[in-house]
Amino acid sequence: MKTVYSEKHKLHHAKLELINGQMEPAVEMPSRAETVLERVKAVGLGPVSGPSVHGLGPVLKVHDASYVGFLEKAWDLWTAEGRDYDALPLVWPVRGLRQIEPEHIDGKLSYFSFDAGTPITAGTWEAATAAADVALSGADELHRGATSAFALCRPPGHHAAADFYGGYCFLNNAAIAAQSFIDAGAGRVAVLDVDYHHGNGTQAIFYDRPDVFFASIHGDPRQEYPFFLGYEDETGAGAGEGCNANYPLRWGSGFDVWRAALEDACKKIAHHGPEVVVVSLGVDTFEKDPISQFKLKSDDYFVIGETIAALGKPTLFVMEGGYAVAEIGINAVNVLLGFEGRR
Ligand code: FKS
Ligand code: ZN
Repeated sequence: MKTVYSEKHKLHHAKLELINGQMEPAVEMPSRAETVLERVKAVGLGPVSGPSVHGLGPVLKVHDASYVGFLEKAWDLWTAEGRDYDALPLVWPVRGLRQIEPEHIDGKLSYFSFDAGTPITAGTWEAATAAADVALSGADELHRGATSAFALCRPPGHHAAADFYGGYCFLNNAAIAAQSFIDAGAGRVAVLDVDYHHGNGTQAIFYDRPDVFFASIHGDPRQEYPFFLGYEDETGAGAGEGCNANYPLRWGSGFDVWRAALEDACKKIAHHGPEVVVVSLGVDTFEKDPISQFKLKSDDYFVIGETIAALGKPTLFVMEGGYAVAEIGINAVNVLLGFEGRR
């Protein structure tokens, strides 16, 4: 399987993140992607290539122009206030407050975000657009007839919705790739999100659409970030009714219950009959992940890949989360090896 990777992810390097009420060293760091790349090379997964530039056209199919324009300008507006450190929002327009984009950067950061754990840095825009290009270039591999490809994206994407960022995500790489398949003529696409956290952005983007099926296995929103989406009763809306499936699992869940959810999700995906499957591949379900509460072991990731392969569909893997940096490469690549039947 071919891997697409861009060095530009290193331009997004938050120093600190707000976590549990304190500024701490950011867990979403460049070494994550580098460790995965090293493992791809160590096992000889296949060739690694850089992305080709696709421009903002495919990004704007998924994200609002006002939001994309904000992301592009945010760092300049922030530094124009005399600030030379990473940008964070501080106040949100919740119930009863007006949804009007403010003029000042402090207001704009709040208007276009949903958490305070996602710093914008000097190189965020360049890194995020490169990650979208990585996902789109992975999709190109499938257009050229490959049965699978690995888009080693960073920063991740699945929490980013049409018009807001958060959860370390700015542009929704998996959604942008899924939309690109639709625009290339695919009638139906499925996005399977196996990251520990609910893919609220991807769900929101496709929620009322019958052409893109979304399934997510994740920490129960009653207990876990992002808290405000990912319940079982979210099954899609309007023409998209029945095209969304959530599997919220309790803290402490092991591979037995996780695997049963995956089997069910795959059954639903097979029933939808997609031409392509996009996998939001997070490995923060790992037992030693520092911010997560599931109990998967490294060998379980082979089984995930094997189960996805049994769908028999062209599959694009898009990297999302995973913070046990020492094992992130082993676990992510185990999924890909399992998919290829190379356990
Ligand atoms: C822990 C607080 C965690 C933010 C968690 C973000 C997770 C991001 C991710 C992605 F794939 F997007 F990277 N706060 N007490 O792993 O879902
Ligand atoms: Zn995650």
